[in-house]
Amino acid sequence: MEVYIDGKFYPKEDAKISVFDHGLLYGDGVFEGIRVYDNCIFRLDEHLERLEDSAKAILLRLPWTREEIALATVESCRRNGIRNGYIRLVVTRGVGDLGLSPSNCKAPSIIIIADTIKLYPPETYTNGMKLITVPTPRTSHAALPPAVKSLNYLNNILAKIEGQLHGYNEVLMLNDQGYIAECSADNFFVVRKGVLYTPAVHAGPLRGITRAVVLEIAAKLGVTVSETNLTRYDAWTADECFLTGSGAEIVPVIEIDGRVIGTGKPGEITGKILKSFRSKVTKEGRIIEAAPAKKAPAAKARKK
Ligand code: PXG
Repeated sequence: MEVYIDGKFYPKEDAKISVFDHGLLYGDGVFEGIRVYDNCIFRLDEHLERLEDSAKAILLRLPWTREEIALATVESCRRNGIRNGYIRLVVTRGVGDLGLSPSNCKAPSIIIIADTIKLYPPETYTNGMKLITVPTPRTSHAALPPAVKSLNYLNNILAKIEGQLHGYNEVLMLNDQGYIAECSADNFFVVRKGVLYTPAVHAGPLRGITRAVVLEIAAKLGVTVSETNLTRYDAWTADECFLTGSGAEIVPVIEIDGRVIGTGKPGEITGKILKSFRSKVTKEGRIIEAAPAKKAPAAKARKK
C-alpha cells in the first residue's frame, strides 16, 4: 500500500509525519471519510466541499484547489488498486512548536489513505442494530461547532466507549438541551406515520453526506421529510429508525434504550431508502478512470 503525503506517495511503512505536527499534538486539523464503489468515489465533490468548510471554520487555509485534492485522491485509489473501499483524507495544521498557537505552523499537511474497508456483517442490515443513549452530550455549537469534521474526535470516542461498556456498538448522543443530535459516527433518522424525521443541523449533528443523500431519496420517493428537534420519546415510539454514514451506509435500528422500535424488524421505508441508496453509490461521484496510457516511444524506423 502507498500513502499520499504532501505530493508524494510512500510505502505504508514509510508513511510518517512529524511528532511536532499539531494534528497529533492537539487534534488540530480536519478530515473526511469517503467510500469507493465500483470505481466511483461516491460524492467526492460534496466531501471536498465539506473539507473546505471544516478548514475555513478552524481558520486553516488550504493551499490546494479542490481539483488538486480530487486528482490526488483518484491517484491514491489507482495506485492502490482500490475499486471498492474507503478513503481517509486528513489535513493537519502542520509542524509547529510545542504550544497551542498555530502561528508557527508553516504549512498544513495533507494525507490520503486509500484502503479496503471492514463492513458490518450482512446480518446488521437484515436484522437491524440496537442503540443505547449515552451520558456524554454531543459538543455544543458554542464549544466547537459539530459541523466541523475535526481531528479531535474525543467527544464521539467517549460516547462510543460508553456504549461498548454496555455491549452496544453504536449509541445515541443528545445535545446540551436534551434533544437527539446523532450517533457517535452516524446520523439518525426516525419514521412515524410515513413521515421521515431527522435532527435539524441546529440540533448538533454532523452535516452528513449520507444524510443529505437520504433526504434526496426520500423526497424522490414522495416521503415527507422533516428536519426538526427530536426527543428520545420520538425515537422510542417511532415506527422505524435507522442510522446513516459513509462507513455504515443505512443501518436499520430495531431497539433503543430497551424499547423495541416498531415491529422489531427493519422497516419498510428504511428498506426502500437502502435499495435506492445502493443503486446510487456506483454512479454519483468521481469515476476512477484507468491511468492515462503512457505514450509509446516512437517506433524506430526499420532497417530495410
Ligand atoms: N456523524 C459523525 C459524528 C460522523 O463522524 C457521520 C455523522 C456520517 O456522515 P457521512 O458524511 O459519512 O454520511 C459521521 C461520519 C469511521 C468512519 O472510520 C466514520 C464516519 C464516516 C466514515 C468512516 O468510523 N463518520
